[in-house]
Amino acid sequence: MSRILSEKYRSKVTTAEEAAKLIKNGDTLGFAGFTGSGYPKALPVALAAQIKAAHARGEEFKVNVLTGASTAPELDGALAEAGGVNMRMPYQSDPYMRNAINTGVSQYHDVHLSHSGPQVRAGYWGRLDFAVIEVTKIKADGSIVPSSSVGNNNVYLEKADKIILEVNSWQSEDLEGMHDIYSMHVPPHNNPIPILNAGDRIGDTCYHIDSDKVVAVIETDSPDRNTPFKDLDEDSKAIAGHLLDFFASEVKAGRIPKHLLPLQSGVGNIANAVLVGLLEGPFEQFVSYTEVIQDGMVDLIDSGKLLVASATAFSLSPTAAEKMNDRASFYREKIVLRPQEISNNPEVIRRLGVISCNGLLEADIYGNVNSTNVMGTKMQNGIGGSGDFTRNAYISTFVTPSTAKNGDISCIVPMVSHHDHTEHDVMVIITEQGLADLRGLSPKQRAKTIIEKCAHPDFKPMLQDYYDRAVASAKGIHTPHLLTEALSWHQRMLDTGSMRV
Ligand code: 0RQ
Repeated sequence: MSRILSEKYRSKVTTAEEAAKLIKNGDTLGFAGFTGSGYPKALPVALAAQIKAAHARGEEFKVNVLTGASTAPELDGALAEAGGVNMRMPYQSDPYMRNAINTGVSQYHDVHLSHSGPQVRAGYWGRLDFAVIEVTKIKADGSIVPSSSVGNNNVYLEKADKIILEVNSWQSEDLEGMHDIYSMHVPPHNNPIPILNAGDRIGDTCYHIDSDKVVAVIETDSPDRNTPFKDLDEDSKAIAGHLLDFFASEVKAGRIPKHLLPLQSGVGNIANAVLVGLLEGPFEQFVSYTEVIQDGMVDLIDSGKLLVASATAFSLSPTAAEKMNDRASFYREKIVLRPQEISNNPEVIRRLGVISCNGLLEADIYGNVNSTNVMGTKMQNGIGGSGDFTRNAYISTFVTPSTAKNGDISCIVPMVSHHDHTEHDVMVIITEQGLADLRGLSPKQRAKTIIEKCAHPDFKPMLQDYYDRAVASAKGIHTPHLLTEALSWHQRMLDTGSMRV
């Protein structure tokens, strides 16, 4: 049965190919989509084909692609592979898109996720030609049930000149009621966001849009596509163990309650491993105020340990996504999906006292963190929401293996080659080697702690040697460095394929 119950919208049903013809070179498009969930699946593929055909005729054709966060092969992959992306914003993780960014085919603006929607609303991105939004259902009264991500959809629907909707019947109709759509305004017209508990609902379950702006409705039946998580290795288990021991000691010290504080868990395999660790750990009746619902969180809900989770999207493996679809009426009582300007909002994160946990590429001996640029220059994914949460968390933590690329790269370096999170924001760093609690420490105390607790044994003597010589050369200076040597590990990696001497 069709999911388009409003006659006004039924009359606009067309094919992806016809809808794509409306889009022109230079247009700016606000797409739905967040970590492989809720992204349009048909229109971008048809648009990519149209772009390829234009290029074959020798014509210019590129569009500006705004999303919630990363998407999937049918969106980022298809458009980047066609060489059709001029500017991309805010977060991506697709191999083709990453390559387009790192070869100069596409420009990339890597912005905090909580800033991305408000910046579009404020007009920093100029005119938004189209919103291309996947939805679950169009109800008889014209209200629209969101699908498996909200992201920046509310802003794109509000700001775009024209709207293209994809109604995906693969998404469970029981998702209705899971969403909480609450939009902010352009300053100075914002009020305090009235979320006092992670599970509070303050908005509407549906989008309400101007139907006159809708120029096409496309029907699809396609699954969300996320990469399955890697199997847990010993390092991930060790990292999760250190973090849980830390939680226990914080509870014992009376700094956090026994049911913890709302948890945020970042993207990636290690972050998911921490969630698995929580499943086996002693903590119960905790809540989550985070950005994405990963497999580990669904398991925690099933176990009864996680009472409620607030996020903006799912980031589920195919198996967990099927489970979500089968049991959405159960999960909608425990999960709230919000716009990313709310899920990642600094005001709410600070008020609730969130404990953040994110991955990193490298940290330096003083606690600065690089999450985005490999060897300081090559974009990996983007800052995503890690800055929103880290800067505003009650306790900010970072998790990483101590080495990467078969041990050739030390993830603890003398100086980070790119700064995403500064020493002022980073409170705890955890590797499989141990946990460095940096709260209340001076730079020199931090360096000693990070080298001792987090560095891999193969790199520890090198880091200690660097630090000792930096201290000796500087006579009591605040943050000792050997400036001509500080990035020499990265240069050695580029020259020889290893940071080892
Ligand atoms: O490479 O994929 O080729 O194997 O980076 O590393 O160890 O699998 O870790 O999946 O947790 O990702 C920082 C990228 C970590 C992620 C990052 C290589 C490594 C591997 C992935 P391969 P791992 P994870 C809010 C939170 C920013 C956004 C964020 C991230 C690949 O956590 O994108 O936090 N964070 N969002 O081999 C060169 C190094 C390296 C390195 C690891 N020092 N140099 N390569 N790698 N360290 C949620 C959202 O925003 C949606």
